Amino acid sequence: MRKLIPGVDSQLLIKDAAKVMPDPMRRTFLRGAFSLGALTFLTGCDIIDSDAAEGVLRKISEFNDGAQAALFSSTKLAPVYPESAITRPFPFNAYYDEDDAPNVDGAAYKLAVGGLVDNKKSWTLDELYALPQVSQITRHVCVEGWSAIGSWQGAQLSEFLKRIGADTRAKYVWFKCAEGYTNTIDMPTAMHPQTQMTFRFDNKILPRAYGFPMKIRMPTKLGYKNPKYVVAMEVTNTDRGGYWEDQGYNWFGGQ
Ligand SMILES: Nc1nc2c(c(=O)[nH]1)N[C@H]1C(S)=C(S)[C@@H](COP(=O)(O)O)O[C@H]1N2
Ligand SMILES: [Mo]
Repeated sequence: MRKLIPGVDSQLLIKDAAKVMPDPMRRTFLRGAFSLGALTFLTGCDIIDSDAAEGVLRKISEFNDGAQAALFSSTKLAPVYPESAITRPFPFNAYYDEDDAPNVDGAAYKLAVGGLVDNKKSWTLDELYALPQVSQITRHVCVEGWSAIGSWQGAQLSEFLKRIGADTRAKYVWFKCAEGYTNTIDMPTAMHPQTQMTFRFDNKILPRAYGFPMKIRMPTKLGYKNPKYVVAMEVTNTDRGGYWEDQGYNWFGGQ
């Protein structure tokens, strides 16, 4: 049996490897006083370095996707808040600085629709704004360690999927953003009543920072699963991953 490299602190190793996990899973995991010994015992793998430990934690994260999907309820609503609870100013976040955020031309904008849908016509902003509008004040949780309450208005994604004749028995909906960010979500989350195609923040046209002209707001999911600057969506049975998911973040990303 292989042994841990001499001189390597196993607690530090496990802390390091746990970085691939999103919060709150990481916190739960580290609080659980997991030792490399326990991991080795659980998985039957010899964990000799941080690559091995990371591989095992990735497997646990994948297992966790299945568990989260099984536990997800399409009727259970995320908590909502009063207007007085809105975080002002609401934080901007992306994998680049705010000055580098995409500047999408609303007049020329067309949302491309593809995959397992009856009607693949693109949608202009005026057409999208004409959809029945709903509003939510919910909490956005970012795995980088902050959360904020925001106010978002738009159309239910389930209503839009109905209008385009989407095959809602398909497994996933994939989103592509103006700067190349992507996300794949599970169909039950896409159909959740609080999953919103968002056109407004705090009752004003969605500012550039928060995803103009359209973001997908999902209060049941962590921040990185909420794509901003969405320019295309596809209904599919193929998991096409996502910007952070492809780098090891938990795929389901439940909040
Ligand atoms: N297109 C795009 N969408 C994105 C991101 C991004 O970098 N690009 N970052 C994600 C992350 S990690 C977070 S926390 C939220 C931040 O949204 P906000 O700027 O409205 O607070 O956007 C998510 N959606
Ligand atoms: Mo985030």
